[in-house]
Amino acid sequence: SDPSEGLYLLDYGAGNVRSVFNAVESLGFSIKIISSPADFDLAKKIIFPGVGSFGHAIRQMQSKNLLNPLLKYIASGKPLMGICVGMQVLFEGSEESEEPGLGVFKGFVKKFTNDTKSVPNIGWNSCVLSQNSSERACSTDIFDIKQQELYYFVHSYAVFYDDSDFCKKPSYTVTRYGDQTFVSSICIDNIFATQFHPEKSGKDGLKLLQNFITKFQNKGAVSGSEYISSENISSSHTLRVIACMDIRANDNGELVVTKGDQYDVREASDGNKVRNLGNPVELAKRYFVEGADEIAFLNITSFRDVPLNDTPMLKILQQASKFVFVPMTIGGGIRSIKMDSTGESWTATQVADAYFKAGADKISIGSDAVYSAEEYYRNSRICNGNSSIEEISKIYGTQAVVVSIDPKRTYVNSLSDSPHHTIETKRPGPNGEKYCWFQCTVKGGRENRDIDVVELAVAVEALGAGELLLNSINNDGGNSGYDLELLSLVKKSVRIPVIASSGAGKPSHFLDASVHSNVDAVLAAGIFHRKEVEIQQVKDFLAQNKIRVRN
Ligand code: 1PR
Repeated sequence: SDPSEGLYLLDYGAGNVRSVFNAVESLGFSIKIISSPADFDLAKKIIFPGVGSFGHAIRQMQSKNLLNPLLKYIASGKPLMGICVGMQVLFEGSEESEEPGLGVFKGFVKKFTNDTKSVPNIGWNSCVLSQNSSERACSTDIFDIKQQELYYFVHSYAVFYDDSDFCKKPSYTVTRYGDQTFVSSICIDNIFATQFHPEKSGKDGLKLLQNFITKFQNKGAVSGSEYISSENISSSHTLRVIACMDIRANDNGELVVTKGDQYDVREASDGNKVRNLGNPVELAKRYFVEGADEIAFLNITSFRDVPLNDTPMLKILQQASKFVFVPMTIGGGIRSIKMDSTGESWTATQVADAYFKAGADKISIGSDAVYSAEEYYRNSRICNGNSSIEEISKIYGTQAVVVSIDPKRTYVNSLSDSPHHTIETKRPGPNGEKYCWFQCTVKGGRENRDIDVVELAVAVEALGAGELLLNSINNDGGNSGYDLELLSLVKKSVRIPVIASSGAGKPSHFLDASVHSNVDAVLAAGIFHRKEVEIQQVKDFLAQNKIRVRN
């Protein structure tokens, strides 16, 4: 019989359910959506994806009357697969919100500490079996999770392994991130649940979805198991290698991948045409196959228009998400918008929502983040809840909100010549200036603002950004390496992860960013588009130099 008969996806209205849908379809199965209580009666297997915040997930389920039917379904013993927040809400509650969880498992979800590591935890890591094989429930065997496999995590909260016996009890695998160990999956009775995202974990993740659909049955728990000590678990957290595509309409109106030098994307000759480096969907496919850990799409001219009217960009995402099973970040034009001409308006959340529904896992905010940071300082550093960062992170969680920064070096002769965070630089200015600060810009570097990169980073972290994509207008497209002074300055100012961007020209540049500036991820565009350096070459070089990467 068809193993996907009666397979349902619980869509309570937040986050990227499309990824799970596409991942299941890529395996050759079909899956239907549960959007009303009556659908539960037809379900034989349910996948319960979760992206977003704990409280928002619970409130959405309540408002759609899905909570009690879900509890009834779980009690019936039919299989359920929970993903990320879809695992967390099975516990009693979370530090993230006041709403109680479903209480299927005992234990609380708590926030990672960030004194020695970046939080959110974003990246690939291994899952270690928490019991000896003789004591594991037989149903766990079908998932066959191996320690060399890596899965994609993106979360600020977790159920910690060494908290109490209650928390240890439901763990199938555990994962070490920095100085903390948490439950990374559960397999007990009729529930298989993962803190990581199988639908975004490449072939290893697809294997788990396949096994859930074709093999998983309620086999009952095994009690009295012996768990391994959390001290024996080591981290396999890797440095992420990200391929980035700057996308805009060419002179014929088609969306193409382009690439600038210092943000200028037009050819110096050849009629000043927009440089065309290929079709975004084809390139995204290529990067997935070549081992990119994430793919970023930046719609670089959407400040001129409303991205929701930019349906080709949404279509690109929808198409790419059919082939790409690693995380996708989308940026460009995310802000609240009011059209003077038509009187139509959209909130930033509605814009982000359209991107998430089209297949984005994270959204990236550029210009609007600068305006929000300026407002934050005008407001005496009070978060008033009005910024796009706050609005979106409240619903989708901080881990879904990236801020993309476009700074420019501004040179001065002495530290006292500028009120901004100024450094002594090894790369003097055009008139021999020995000091510089990094000025933030908006509208793709076209307009300078009186705010520096440290002020911006600190403000957006306070407002709820979960990650920084740190570009450099000076180094963009230069192939001579990242601006390490800039990276180190920002990395030291925040606790959220920092992605190094702009200027990578050879594999050693990626190593420099990791070793000298301690960044959490490395991104490149031009050298990957032009095939001057392959993603695998970068990873091999990093691995030879003792930096953990995903292969
Ligand atoms: O302001 O919210 O609408 O977002 C616009 C987004 O578009 C921002 O993330 C901004 O960085 C980006 N953007 C705007 N104009 C340009 C441009 O190039 N003219 N691209 C642009 C930014 C920088 C990186 C690039 C790296 C690596 N490009 O994305 O990929 O520098 O390049 P390299 O490895 O070839 O050196 P909003």
